Amino acid sequence: MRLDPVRVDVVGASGGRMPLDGSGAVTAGRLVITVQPSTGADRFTWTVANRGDRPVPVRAVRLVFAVTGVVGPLRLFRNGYQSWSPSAVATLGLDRDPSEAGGVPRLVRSTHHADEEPVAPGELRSEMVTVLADGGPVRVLVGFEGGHRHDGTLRLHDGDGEGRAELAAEAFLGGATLAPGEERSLHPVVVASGADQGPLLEAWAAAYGTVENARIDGHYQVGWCSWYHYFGYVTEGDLRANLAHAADWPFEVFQLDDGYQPAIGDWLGTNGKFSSDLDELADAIAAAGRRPGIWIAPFLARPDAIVATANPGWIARYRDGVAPLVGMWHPVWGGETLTLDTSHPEVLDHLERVARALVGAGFTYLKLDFTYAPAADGVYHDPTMTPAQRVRAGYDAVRRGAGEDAFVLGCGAPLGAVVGVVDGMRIGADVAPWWHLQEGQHLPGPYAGGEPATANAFTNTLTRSFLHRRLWLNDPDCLMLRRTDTRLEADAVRTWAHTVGVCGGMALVSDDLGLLDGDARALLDEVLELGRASDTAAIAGPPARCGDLLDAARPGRLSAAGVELIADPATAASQLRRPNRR
Ligand code: 9PG
Repeated sequence: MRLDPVRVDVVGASGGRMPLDGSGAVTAGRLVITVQPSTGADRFTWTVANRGDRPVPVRAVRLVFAVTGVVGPLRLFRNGYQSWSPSAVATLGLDRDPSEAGGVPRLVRSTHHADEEPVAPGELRSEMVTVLADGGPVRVLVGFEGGHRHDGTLRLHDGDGEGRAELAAEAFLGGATLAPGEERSLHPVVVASGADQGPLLEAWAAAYGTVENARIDGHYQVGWCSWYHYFGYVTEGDLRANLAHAADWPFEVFQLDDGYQPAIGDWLGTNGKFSSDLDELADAIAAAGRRPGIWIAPFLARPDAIVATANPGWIARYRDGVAPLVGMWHPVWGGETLTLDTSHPEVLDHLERVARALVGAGFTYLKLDFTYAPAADGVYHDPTMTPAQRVRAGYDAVRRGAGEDAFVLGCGAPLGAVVGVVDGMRIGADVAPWWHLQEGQHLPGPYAGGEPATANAFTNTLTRSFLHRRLWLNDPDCLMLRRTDTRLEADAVRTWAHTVGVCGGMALVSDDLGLLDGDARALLDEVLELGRASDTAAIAGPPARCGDLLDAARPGRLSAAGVELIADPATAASQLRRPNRR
């Protein structure tokens, strides 16, 4: 299998398909795209310029490669867009992009893809990076080197239906306008091949992290989180009871999740389930010797939140420029929840102030959730910003307010845009006190892999293990160790715990600690031993590696530091092999 650059496609008003010739520059209307291959043609730097005298909106620019010499079915590693988006292998001609299914609401598509428009029929896509595999011995990685300027999407399709495929590396600008005379650098596209996808992906992630100044020096994180036992019903009594129970548990961080706030968007107060204010809650956590952590969904606001009613101009609009842009529909929050316009300087000042106030209250660990919202198509204050830049601007504002020493955890986050701002990143769907999805809770079928279910978190923990300590600390999502108030069987509890350990990522427990016995504590100790060994190995050398990443739609093998977890994702049965100890 080999890849050769053949064309540049421009998507948008001045769209077109332009063959690449020796000059390296192509013209589409008023746009000029310049492509410079390195010697060896394994890295392409490129720019897009507006040579006209009026602003030009650009949806996307693609560098298209012919894929030739393919033996048998062509598979690709399909990396999802944001934290919860499913990530695993797919086969061209067999699998479908979920956006092709009819009846999927736009909100679901904008939540899980850089580009919310459905793909061309039969096309498969991956975000930031992909690896192609066929029946031959060579794997080919194509990826973007950086992501703060624009999203990078890899699109694979059957070029002519005659066994000749095409792979397009797409710089997604989302309709951002280029001023007359403006030239923008696009993130370089890299191509690499080898026999094994593991080292290819790890090297790609390391290079991306270097370019984006990834924050990868933080220490191994152990903590407690309120969400997966108490959900939105958490009370001050629950928090204080767990602090009391935690005396003998090795938690550094104690993180309060969704459920304390008066309204989504109003983050500096508490609701009727809490008699203390945020300063007092942080003090109570700190007095127990823990680092106070708190959840916010910084880019969302309920229509009745003070932030929205007092500042109607801060809400992004749909493409009609009138209706407020919905970023999430959540029954527990009261239904439709709106998106703040993170291209607006006043919104960025507000985000900075909120983060500064939370850290000032004592919450030096911030979980930023539902942060994909301002990437959706819409009308924003600054039309020159790409979706990735809007997300990044919001994160940068939070970081400015929180300071360098705060731990910032991304969640529901477009992965590519925020490397260098976040310390940790959720890399999969929510766990839940069940393994498989339950009947009736499904998002539209093809998107079910992003829904809360421990099996879904398990898959992404394996398939995105190579990002750990390259882009951030991976957060596989919480451990649940309890044996009551759960539908997880003992096998599933242990399999998930071992997965969290072997992956080497963050280890947060989310149980009512009053329910946990000595067995649960022993399991946590085992997880932390596995986790510290895996994380230490990832600092010195390779992170945990998924052995069957390109072989199974639901892989089950993860190894690190001389231990291999072999799990059956269908049944949640698993075993740990330690060959070196035999
Ligand atoms: C709090 C939770 C927890 C959790 C986050 C996030 O698609 N959905 O409807 C959906 C809802 C909630 C959700 C993820 C997806 O969970 O990942 O850890 O903080 O918010 O509301």
